[in-house]
Amino acid sequence: MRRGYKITVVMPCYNEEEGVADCLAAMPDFVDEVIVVDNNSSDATGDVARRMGARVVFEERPGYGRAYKSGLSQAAGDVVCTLDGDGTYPVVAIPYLIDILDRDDLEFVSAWRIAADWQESFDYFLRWFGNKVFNFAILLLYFRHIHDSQSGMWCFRRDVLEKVNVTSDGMPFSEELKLEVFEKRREIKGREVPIDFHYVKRKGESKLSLWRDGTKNFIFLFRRRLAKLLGFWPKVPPISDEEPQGEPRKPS
Ligand SMILES: Nc1nc2c(ncn2[C@@H]2O[C@H](COP(=O)(O)OP(=O)(O)OP(=O)(O)O)[C@@H](O)[C@H]2O)c(=O)[nH]1
Ligand SMILES: [Mg+2]
Repeated sequence: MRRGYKITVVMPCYNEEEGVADCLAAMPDFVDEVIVVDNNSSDATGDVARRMGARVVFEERPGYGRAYKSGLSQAAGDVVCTLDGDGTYPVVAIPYLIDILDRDDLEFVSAWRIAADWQESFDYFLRWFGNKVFNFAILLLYFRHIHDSQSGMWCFRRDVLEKVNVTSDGMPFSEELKLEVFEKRREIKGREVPIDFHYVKRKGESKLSLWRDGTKNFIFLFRRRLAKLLGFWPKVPPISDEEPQGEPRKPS
């Protein structure tokens, strides 16, 4: 519990046996429930998470958004926090985000990662640059200034899951969720909150294919804009109604 709220942390994981162990080891004591979504991993992600006290939700259908939908729908907390299971997001920022949510009576906050020091890493540069390009595309297409559209660290009241129409099961889930929240500003009080970010190379292999996922993200943003203008963007069931699918493989 923190500030009277029951807290759930959700992490989508596809082959993150190393990263998820680091995240779980750093988890603050006030967190009531940690849900690790094992997205049909072929490594020991599920076992490691279970051994370290997390609740493991298995989801066989692939996709970042798919994993999130299945995990978030199972959350029991009043407030839900999220992060990748790869050790790149600062677990120490969780209490800060919850406190801001409570202090300012917000319903949704998205961590806006600000690096205090420039990292001499080509990987870091590509991610930083890609983020800027998407932020700019969102500004042009949606007239919205999102500083960190690709951030995967959010903290929100659980009932937000019933108010947003998030269609993507893939990587665009992250930007679509933010767009949904910020577009519904009369219904959902949301904001980006700056956090101190120190880039660390992720544990395990990246699941991001910069060009393939980048192109898909662009197409998604254009398609959504156009379909919304023409009035045929689909309405999907709320995330809270999603059900995980599949059975974990038995060890051979
Ligand atoms: N891309 C992808 N990620 C998944 C999937 N299922 C679960 N995930 C998890 O979603 C999180 C995001 O994937 P990452 O590979 O970290 O993507 P990213 O953060 O954009 O890229 P990095 O900077 O390399 O970490 C990780 O914790 C993955 O394990 C999936 O099907 N596809
Ligand atoms: Mg990551």
